[in-house]
Amino acid sequence: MFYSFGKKFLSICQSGKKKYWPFSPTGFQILPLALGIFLFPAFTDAAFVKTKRTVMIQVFQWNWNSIAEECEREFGPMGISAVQVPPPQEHIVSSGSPWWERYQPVSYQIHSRSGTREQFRSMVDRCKKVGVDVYADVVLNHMSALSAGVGFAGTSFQHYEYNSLWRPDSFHRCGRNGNNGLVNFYDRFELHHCDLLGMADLNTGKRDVQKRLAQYLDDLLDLGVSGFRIDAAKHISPEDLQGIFRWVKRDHYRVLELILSPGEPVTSEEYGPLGDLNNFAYAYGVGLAFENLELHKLVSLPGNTGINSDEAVVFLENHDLERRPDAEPILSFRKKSPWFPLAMTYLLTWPYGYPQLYSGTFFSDYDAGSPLDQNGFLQNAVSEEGRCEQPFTCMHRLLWIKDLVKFRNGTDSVFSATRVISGGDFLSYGRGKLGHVILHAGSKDRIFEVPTDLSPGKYCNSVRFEGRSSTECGEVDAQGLLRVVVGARSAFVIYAPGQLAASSRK
Ligand code: LM2
Ligand code: CA
Repeated sequence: MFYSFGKKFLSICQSGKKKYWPFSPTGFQILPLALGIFLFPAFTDAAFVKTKRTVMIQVFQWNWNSIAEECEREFGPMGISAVQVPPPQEHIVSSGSPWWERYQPVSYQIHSRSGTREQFRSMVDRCKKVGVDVYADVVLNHMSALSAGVGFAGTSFQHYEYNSLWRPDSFHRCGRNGNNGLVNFYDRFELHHCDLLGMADLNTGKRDVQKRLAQYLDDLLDLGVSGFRIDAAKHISPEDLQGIFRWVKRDHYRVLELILSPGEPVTSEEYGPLGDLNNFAYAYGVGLAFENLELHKLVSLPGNTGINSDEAVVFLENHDLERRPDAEPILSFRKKSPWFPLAMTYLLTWPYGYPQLYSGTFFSDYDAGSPLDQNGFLQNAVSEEGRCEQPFTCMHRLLWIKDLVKFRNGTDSVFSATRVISGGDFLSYGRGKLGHVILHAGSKDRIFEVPTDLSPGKYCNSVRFEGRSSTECGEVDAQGLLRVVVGARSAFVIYAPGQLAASSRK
């Protein structure tokens, strides 16, 4: 089949995230920087580019030791920019130890199912040494929903009183619905002041509350953390969030968890100035585009979400989305969505936003936490030999995920989609001279002839998808036309610098 080309041209000129790190994904190092000596590999070609790190990962239900090990073994070498870790503060203890205990804070001691303060500190150090920043998930909106209890680190508390930390007047108590509970999400006052799921809502408008929350953030920064994911940001007014952040002593990265449904009384515009935004509309939009075979919609989807590329954190799923009802169009790894590899290819190759991978656990029960040791800490996710333990997915260990991260990092300098053509079941786009991608959602192998900006020559798939041969190759002719057979529900990805490096190494 032949596709007419060149009709649509799209250029999205927003630079990618995130940080520069003098460490090449191909594994050779610059050592020692202090002496200013650069050790070049035997081949001194285009492979030696300072590669930015532009992809982060949310790791869910892992303990600090395992995250540290995974930074060294996988995240660092594969070029990950940062790891978003579970809420590190003391939390409630609930029967059956559900995962969501972590979202009900009891104090800001760094002591949780993931480990002790010292284990946390050591994890941050070890991750940073291999180029991986740590973003902590922080719960600032509320404390627990329990009327009284003792937290994981031994702190006793009552619903609206947390010893020396919070007094009854530290909470909002919105005075609605009989029990201060949040019922009407379309009422701005309730949204910000009432108890979400019954959890005691902090009076984030008060200066002393703001200062104490900022002190918690400062403590994490002192432990070496580089950024925060702000849990339930929608339930704190933008003014109050600003009021908290103004006391924080150091610069840091921030992404706000802002799940907006149509008609809600808060907007991404008012929260945008406070940090990057988790783009939930994107996750749903990608799911719908694949499930409805409307891949052409992927071209306009990012713009339609109303969040600019340089403010958006994009993902296919997170710990909340993977638990949504099956009827929702979330492309989840755990649920073995047939569209997962193609959607992931789009996420990591289309120039929009700061992509976030997700690595959690397999489960069948909504509440189920991961296995605990005899002291109540999460068991290791990786064995001493580095094996991924049950029930952890270790999604990030798939070779093709690593290939795609390498593509994302290596194409950051051309952060625009070039030579875009699309139909319901395919999308073809380039990253200038650096690469080209064909997503093919059709159910039969198909011959594609698509325009590219690549130099003439033979190019092979840079991504080793499972069940596909790694030798699929295509030809680019003198006019830049790429001719290649792409399998059913598969993708063909050319990362041109990688192919140059490979050929000159022979
Ligand atoms: C979030 N973002 O804004 C988190 O991403 C999400 O995972 C959190 O909910 C939520 N906000 C509050 O921080 C999770 C979980 C809930 C769980 C809460 C509190 O999704 O299921 O609620 O944490 O632990 C649980 C029960 C719920 C109960 C509530 C209070 O599932 O049935 O509601 O505790 O007892 C009465
Ligand atoms: Ca609130």
